[in-house]
Amino acid sequence: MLNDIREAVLRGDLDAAKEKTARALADGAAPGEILNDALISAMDVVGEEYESGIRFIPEMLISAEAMKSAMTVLRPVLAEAGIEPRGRIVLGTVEGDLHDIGKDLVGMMLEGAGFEVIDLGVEVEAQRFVDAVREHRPNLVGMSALLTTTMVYMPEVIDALKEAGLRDSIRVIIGGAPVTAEYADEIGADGYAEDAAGAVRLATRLVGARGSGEGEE
Ligand code: B1M
Repeated sequence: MLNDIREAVLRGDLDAAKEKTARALADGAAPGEILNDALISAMDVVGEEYESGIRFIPEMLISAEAMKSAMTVLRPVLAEAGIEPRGRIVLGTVEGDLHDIGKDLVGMMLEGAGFEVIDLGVEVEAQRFVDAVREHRPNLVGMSALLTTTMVYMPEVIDALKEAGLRDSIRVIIGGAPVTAEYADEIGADGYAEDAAGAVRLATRLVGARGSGEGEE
């Protein structure tokens, strides 16, 4: 049963992932078990296969969509069962930047890994990040930038979080084609990830290491 769900996600079969999740719930499978042992486990494989060059971005996206499709059935049941997400992240593409394909992929993979993702969309100004942190109390803030002209807004967000007295309560992770680990260091972010699978590993580590000042991917 769980294996069928896992296979459906790996194949990127949206209908089967949803239908088999609904059937597993109807048959009495525990929602946490479906989440961890079928969905997250499948997305772990997807991440590993992407990193080793077996899968490419479109295949990763379609598996993430299948995971999301299963989550439409599972999410309400998980909420009832009171299962806590692994962590919460406020995510957005920075001011002036419309690119959202990579950011969406990062969000989907994080969701697939059990994070609650509050996606602020694109062209997100510093104040909106601050407001979202106040409202949602996340563990992490994630910023994406694809343009050399917009990555400069990342430190503005960090400064705004500092000014609002919120910086110490969250970890900041950044990514996007022009961004580097050195840039993350330079602007005082807590970590940089090169791709979506790396973002999941980094976020997982930082949530686990909250308060320890641990660093980069
Ligand atoms: Co734009 N664009 N674009 N574009 N675009 C680039 C980025 C560019 C490199 C193309 C080029 O010139 N070769 C160039 C930037 C040059 C630079 O600044 N260095 C560029 C430009 C110049 C522009 C415009 C200025 C063009 C113009 O109008 N003159 C304009 C800017 C608009 C704006 O934002 N204000 C523009 C517009 C557009 C489109 C709207 C047409 C479209 C975006 C559609 C959309 O996103 N909905 C677009 C596209 C598609 C691209 C390219 C072709 C592809 C980007 C993409 O989606 N890649 C891009 C060239 C390229 O990259 N080959 C280009 C696939 C995606 C999965 O990868 O986004 O890198 P990526 O995300 C990765 C990692 O970076 C990482 O993980 C992701 C998954 O592996 N990652 C994170 C990303 N965010 C992360 C966050 C994290 C961690 C990891 O933690 C929070």
